[in-house]
This record gives sequence, C-alpha cells and structure tokens, in this order.
Amino acid sequence: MPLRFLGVSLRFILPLALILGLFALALLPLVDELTQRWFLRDLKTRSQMVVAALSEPARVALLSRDAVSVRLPFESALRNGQVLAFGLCDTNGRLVYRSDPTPRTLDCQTKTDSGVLVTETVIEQDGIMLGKLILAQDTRFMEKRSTEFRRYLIIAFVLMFVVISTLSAWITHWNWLSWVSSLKSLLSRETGKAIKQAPPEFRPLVGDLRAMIIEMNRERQLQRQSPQSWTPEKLRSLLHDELAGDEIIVVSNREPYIHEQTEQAIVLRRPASGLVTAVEPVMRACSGTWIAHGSGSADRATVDANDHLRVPPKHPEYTLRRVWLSDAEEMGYYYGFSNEGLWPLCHMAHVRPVFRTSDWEHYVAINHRFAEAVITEARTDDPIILIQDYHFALLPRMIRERLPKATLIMFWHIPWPNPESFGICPWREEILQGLLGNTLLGFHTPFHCKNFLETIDRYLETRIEYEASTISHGGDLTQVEPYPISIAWPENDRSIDLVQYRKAFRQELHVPDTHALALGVDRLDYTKGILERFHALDRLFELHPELIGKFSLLQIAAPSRSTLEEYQNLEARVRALAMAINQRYANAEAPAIFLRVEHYDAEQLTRCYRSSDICVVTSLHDGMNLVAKEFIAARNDELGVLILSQFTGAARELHEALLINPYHVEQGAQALYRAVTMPELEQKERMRSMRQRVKDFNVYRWAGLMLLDAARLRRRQRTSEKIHLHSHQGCRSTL
Ligand code: ADQ
Repeated sequence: MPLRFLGVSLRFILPLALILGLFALALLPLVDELTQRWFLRDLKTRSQMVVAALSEPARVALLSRDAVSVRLPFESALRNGQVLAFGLCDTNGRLVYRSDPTPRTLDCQTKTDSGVLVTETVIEQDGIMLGKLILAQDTRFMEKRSTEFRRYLIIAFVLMFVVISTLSAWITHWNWLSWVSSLKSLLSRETGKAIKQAPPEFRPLVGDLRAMIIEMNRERQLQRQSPQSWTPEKLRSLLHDELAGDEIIVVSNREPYIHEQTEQAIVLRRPASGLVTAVEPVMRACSGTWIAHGSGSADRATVDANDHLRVPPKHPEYTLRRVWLSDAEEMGYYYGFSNEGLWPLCHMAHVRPVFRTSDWEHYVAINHRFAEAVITEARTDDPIILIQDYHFALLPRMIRERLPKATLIMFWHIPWPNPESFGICPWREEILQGLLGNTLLGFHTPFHCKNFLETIDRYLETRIEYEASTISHGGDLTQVEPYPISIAWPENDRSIDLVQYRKAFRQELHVPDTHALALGVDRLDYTKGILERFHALDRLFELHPELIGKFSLLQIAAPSRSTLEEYQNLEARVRALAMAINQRYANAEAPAIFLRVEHYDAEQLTRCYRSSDICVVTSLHDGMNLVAKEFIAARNDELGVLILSQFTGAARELHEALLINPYHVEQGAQALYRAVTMPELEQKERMRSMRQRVKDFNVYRWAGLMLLDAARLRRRQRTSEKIHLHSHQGCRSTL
C-alpha cells in the first residue's frame, strides 16, 4: 500500500490509538484489583482447607501440652507447598511450636509481614479457647502474576491496535482509490463506467454528480442551439460573469494594428483578416494582452521599451505586445514551414507540401520565442490563453510545461486532413504532441474534429473518448470541439438608395445599369479555386452565348504570400487566364472578367457586395470562408445569390446557397446560369434565411461558446485539482 494512503488512514488510526490507550489505562488498576482479590480469595480458601485438616492435631497438642505432636501433620502440609509456615500459640500468647523455615518475624502477635499473608485460627474445646493456629502464606507470587497479567494485557491491546489499524488502513485505501477513480472518470465524462465502478455506498453521490454534468452538458447544448443573438455586450457580460477577473492573452501571427512608414508619415493599417475581426471584440471586452508578430515597417518605432502598445490607438482598451522576427526567421517559420508545409498539407488543393529541416528549426525556435513572450506577459499562473492557427502548433505544449494551470484554447482556422494525408509530415508526432498541450482545441466543423481524433489515434499512444470528444495524453485532457467561425453583424445602413448605388458602381465599370455582375473576393491563393471559377464562366458563355456582354465576373484578389514561387505562379496564371477569356469575347459589349489584383478596404468591399447580383465562392478546400458570410451580411435588400463550394466549412451552415463542386466545370456554369436567372422571390427566400443564420451565429457567438466551454473546463479542472489535492493530502501528512 502506498505510504500516501496512511495519511488518510491516520485520521482514523490516531483516534483509535488514543481510545485504546485510555481504555488500557483505565482498565489496568481495575484488572489489578480484581486479580489481587481473586488470588486472596484463593489463598483464604486454601488456608481454610489447611486449617480444617490441622485444627484437630493442634487441639490435641494444646490439650496434651505436647506441641511436638503436631510436627508430622504440619510438615506434611508444608510439603504440599500450600503454606509457608505454621505456628501454634497457647492462651498466654507464647509460641509453643513453629515450623521450619519460618519467617523470622512470625510470632503470636504479628498479623502481617511483607510478601506474607498471616491468618490466625482459634482452637477451642467446648467453648474454651486452647490457643491459636498461625498460618503464614507466601503472597509474593501474587505480585509476580499481577505484573505478568498486566504485561499480557498491554500486549493484547497493542496487537488489537495493530490489527484494527492495518485493516482500517487497507479498507480506507481501497475505498479511497475507488472513490477517487469514480470521481475522476465521472469528471472526465465517462459516466457509465463511473457508475459501474463506484462502490455501492458512493453511488448516490455519483448519481448527483452525473446529474450535474448532464445538466451542464444540456445547458451547453441549449446555448449552442439558442437562437438568441450574440452581441458584444453579451460577450462582455459573459466574460464578467463566467470568467470574472481571469487574465486573457491572445497569440496570433497576424497583428490587429500594423504601423507602416510611408514617405509622408507613419500610417496605421488594419489587416484584412477574419481572425482579427473575430478576436478583437473579445480583447476589447476583457482588456487582455495580444501577442503578435510586429510585421509593419514602423512597428518598432511605435512601441515602448517592453514592445507594448495600447490599442486601439484612439481609445486604448487592451495591450498589443509585438514579437520581432528576422527576415530569415520569417522566411523559415512563416513562409516555409507554415505556408509551404502545413498550409498545403491541411488543404486538399493538389499542391504538394514542402518540408525542409531548416524551416522546421525556425518554426520550433519561433514557437519558443512566442512561448517566452506569453510567460513574460502572464501576470497570474492560470491565465486563459487563446492561440490562433497553424503557425503555433508547438506553442500549447511549450506553455503547458511552464504554466501547468493555464487554460489553453487553440483555434485551428484551416481544415484538418485525414490521417493518411497528415502522415506525410516528417514531424507529425511533435506537432500532435504540441497540440495536445491545449485544454480546448477548436475546428470549424465536426468533420475536421473527427479527422483530428483519427489522426491522434493513428500516430500517438493516447486514450480517446469519441463520444465526449476528449483525448487523454500524459495526464492532460484535451477537449476537441467544432466552433464555426463567423463575422460581426454590420450596422444596417438604411439611408442608402440601393438603385443609385448599383448604378454608380456599374458606371465605374463602364457597363450598363442592367448589366449582371458576379463577384469573387479572395486572397490570391490556390485553395480559393479562382482558375476554376474563370473556367466555369467561360463554359457558361459556351452554353449560353446570349449572356456574352451582358454578364461579367468582378474578381478582387488580394495579393498574398507573394514571396513564394507557388503564389507568384498562381498570380501569373490567374492574370493569363483572365486575359485569354477576355480576348475570346473581345467583341462583346463588356469584358467577361474584371480582374483587380489589389487589397480593398472594408468600405470598398461592402460596396462590391451590395452592388453585385451573385457572389461566387469556389474554394477547392476552405476551413470556413468568411467572404460568403460577409456577402450575406451586406445584403440588407435581401437580394443576391450565393454560389458556394461544397468544400467550404460555410457550406455546412448555408444550405440555401447554390452548392457546387468547383472541380466540375459544367456544374459551376449551370450554377452561374441558375443564379443569373433566379427570380427575385426565390432570391429573397434564400437570402432571408441565410441572413437570419449569419446574424444569430455571429463571431461573438463563436468566441462566446469557446469561452463558455473554457470556463466550464476551468471549473472542472479546479474541482479535479481539489480532488487530487485531497488524495495527496494523506501523502503529505504522512511524510
Ligand atoms: P482566409 O483563407 O483568409 O482565412 P476567408 O475566410 O475568406 O479566408 O477570409 C478572408 C478575409 O480577407 C475576409 O474577411 C475578406 O473580406 C478579406 N479579403 C479577401 N480578399 C480581400 C481583398 N482583395 N481585399 C481586402 N480584403 C480581402 C482563413 C481560412 C478560412 C477561415 C478564416 C477564418 O482559410 O477558411 O474562414 O481563416 O477562420
């Protein structure tokens, strides 16, 4: 039995020892008294028997004044060992006979002697006293036996104590083990198992705990399905109510505010990033710290000595901590391992991932640098840390080792591939182990969660609870959940005259007011299916030549990762294909494709969304795709048609979109035709339904659900820690 359980048992053993000791103390004098009495009674009975046998010879000897006549019977009694000595006294108190050996002090007056019991018996004849028979009995054996008896009694008590305490320690040990394991398994949601394993006397409590957990899960489900709108205020009150006072740190590669040096001055730029849109409200609500790569040319010039900057600059609400990378580090960690390795690995877009050891080394080193930054920024030992995206797969484990009590939430913004595809990565185990440092790991869809669990199952020794979606690994528990990301619902600007708005937009493109317009908005990335979109348009014109010159695609493509050759080639191919198609229909009244390879600001994008008839999202693989949701949110006229690739996370939510397989050119062309000819009534029905969903399931809900789950896991972790502490208290008290 491990020593630590003695600690628990001591709570029972020490009182037992005290009670048994007190009991023994109280019992010993009583037992002494009783045994003395028994021995005395025994001696007296013996002396009576001897007196009965010797009183006749004594009487005869006293009558005949021949004391020597008692010698024989007296000595025979002495030989029997019952008496120590005899004496015979006459009526004058003279000792007329004494046995040999006799205590020197024995005479007719002595009544007591140390270690000797003296008894006198009157010898008479017809009522006349003739003398006295004195008997001396040895009482020293009584003391000896009493001591022996006391010793046996103490040994009996000690034995009793040892047996009872050993038994109770074992019983406590087994009970404790089964209680703790029942509680632990219950807390890790293995409720059925917990009920079966729990000892009978513990079952009512297991039932209560189980009911509590079921209630928590039900509450969680309700919150997930709740149609009520999530707002920044609701997120703020959630942070206040559920995570009162807890420190929040966000880590992402992209920073929310970039300072650029222009010829005239330093300008502030907001990156076009779904991630920034999603995380900013959380930071504003909780005044935490956001750690990100300082990538702007004037970033170093705008921070303080600790690389801190209060943002938003006009109304500071939280702290931005910038982390610096050299060009070589950025090349290896960001462009190399993240975007040439992990990005194509996770997207099935038929671009081969490239893995180089030098990139991996930079990736490890930069993850370490961000871990150091997190440790430096953390003011408490249990902050909530929100880690964003595939640039930081190793970070959770690194932080977990330094801040074991932290709640680590990671959101993986891109898809997670199947185990076979992921197996290509030479550092797959390291990446998976890094990710299992998280308390909570979020993906856009249940399908990505399933792929991740299966990948873990394939490559690491862990215990996976598929039903609960948890992974136990080296004493840590990671919860894997889907959290579909979204956008902030925009302010509804009703003052705009949409007819004029659309007219003005078309005038800028030099097309008639009635010209049908499809819109594509993407980062210039091979996963977005821009080439496939162009081919579908080309096919549409082949199938429906009546649309040539009356229908165009406006493609806004933000340059992205242009340092990489793959992206440079893509840009060249996109430009070449657009030009080729435009040349094919060069005689038409309007170009088939308006290609704008540039970054638009939010206002410009909203204008595009509102002025178009169709939005085309043809990603070959996409975690979610926020453009689809931005288009829906911008359409307060409830018109417009969304064509959406079935390989986007958004397709799981936006069922009223025209879903297509972007690899199938005909399907793309047919969807374009269906969209351009869709009656307004049908457009409105579809759009209304999608708008309601995007409005309700917005970015505040995305962040809110993750933080609610984090709060729940935090409570569970604290309860587990308490149980753990109790189970170790015994150890500490014993040691
Ligand atoms: P991205 O691959 O960048 O995001 P997406 O979700 O469409 O894809 O977000 C792109 C953002 O950039 C949108 O907010 C869009 O408005 C903006 N943008 C695109 N083109 C632009 C342009 N030309 N000018 C200005 N802004 C432009 C990754 C994953 C996605 C996931 C998001 C969020 O690949 O699957 O939806 O993260 O998790």
